Amino acid sequence: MAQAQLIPAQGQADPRCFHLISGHTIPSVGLGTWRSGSKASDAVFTAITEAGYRHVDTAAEYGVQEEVGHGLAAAMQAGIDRKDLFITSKIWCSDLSPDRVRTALKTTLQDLQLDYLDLYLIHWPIHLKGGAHKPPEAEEVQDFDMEGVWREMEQLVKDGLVRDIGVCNFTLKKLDKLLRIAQTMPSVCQVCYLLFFYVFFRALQVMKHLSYYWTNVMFPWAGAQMEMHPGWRNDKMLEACKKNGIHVTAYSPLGSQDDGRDLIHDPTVTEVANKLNKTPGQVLVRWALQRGTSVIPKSTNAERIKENIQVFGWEIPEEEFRALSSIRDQRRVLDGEDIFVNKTHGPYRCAADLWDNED
Ligand code: NDP
Ligand code: 1BO
Ligand code: 1BO
Repeated sequence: MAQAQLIPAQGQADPRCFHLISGHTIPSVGLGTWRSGSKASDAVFTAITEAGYRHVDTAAEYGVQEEVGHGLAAAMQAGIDRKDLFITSKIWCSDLSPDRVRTALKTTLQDLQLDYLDLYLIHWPIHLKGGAHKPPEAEEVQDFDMEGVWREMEQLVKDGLVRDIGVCNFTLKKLDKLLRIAQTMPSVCQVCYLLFFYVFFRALQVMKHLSYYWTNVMFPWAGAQMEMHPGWRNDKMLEACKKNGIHVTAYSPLGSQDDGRDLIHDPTVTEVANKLNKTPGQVLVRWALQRGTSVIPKSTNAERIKENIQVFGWEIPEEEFRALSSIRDQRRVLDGEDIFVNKTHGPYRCAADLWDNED
């Protein structure tokens, strides 16, 4: 998919955020916090107060939410308004049953020292028993009641605890199922419907309490997060989300760490970086923005945190964008095998099972 222009938030010249279908905005670049450990607090504080980030991505499963909460609290004490921040978290697989959704969110809010989240995501569409092994024993993978869980998440939006909801690591098949389940997602004549509500919503903005109703109750379903970088473009999912007005956030944009893929030293990436006089990290973040996705590079290093958000006011030209979008060796870094596959007892016996054999 070649799309070399950054799509700014509608009606704004500032490309630092994208509009969500709910009417809210999401800052284009956020700080990732997976595997940030005890450094998460300083990283969040530095990102917000020194580097200008307004978007932080975390999850219950990362085990860093208390540290992230300290960083956020310190940034707010330093004068940053909560309303200017966009905080995402995710519900883990062991809480993926309707009766556990609200409690999971409450724990997350408490750890983060917040009274609402901007975005709450289903982390993986797999329901695990609490304390499940990695990979799980056969009986530790349970039925996932997608509809029941989604209803509870919709209710969190209605109750003002979460502004938007969404999913991670969905396949086309699961996305299709969710779109049929979601009560609030426009499904018939989507373009006309959206146009009508866009005009209507603008008119309603003068009446604040009604506007609150429309933004928070009519369109709470807005975001999807998935692995995306030049080594795994994930074009089909990006296209499907765009068609349905679902904003996409690209995770592991630098190829992740530990058992990840070293995109920072990829020859195409370094060549483009040298040509543009930018760093490989900046090229990878900018590439994600130019595809119309927000992007959440992780770093706990102050210099790299600052470097990764210096991606505005310049662009990757068409030719270089195409070169980055043509890397042939396409494969996921995070295929979920270590976390979810039980080769002998299933129900997921290989990574392809997890991804509905779609790749
Ligand atoms: P990234 O692709 O962001 O890469 C992080 C690695 O790159 C770290 O080793 C980091 O080291 C290094 N790094 C950061 N900046 C630079 C730079 N400018 N130059 C060179 N190296 C750099 O990996 P993640 O997998 O962490 O993905 C980002 C975030 O996305 C996660 O932290 C998490 O918040 C989210 N995510 C969501 C998932 C989901 O299922 N929804 C799955 C995976 C990730 P250092 O810290 O030392 O700078
Ligand atoms: C196990 C969590 C994967 C990164 O989001
Ligand atoms: C863990 C992978 C799930 C894909 O739908």
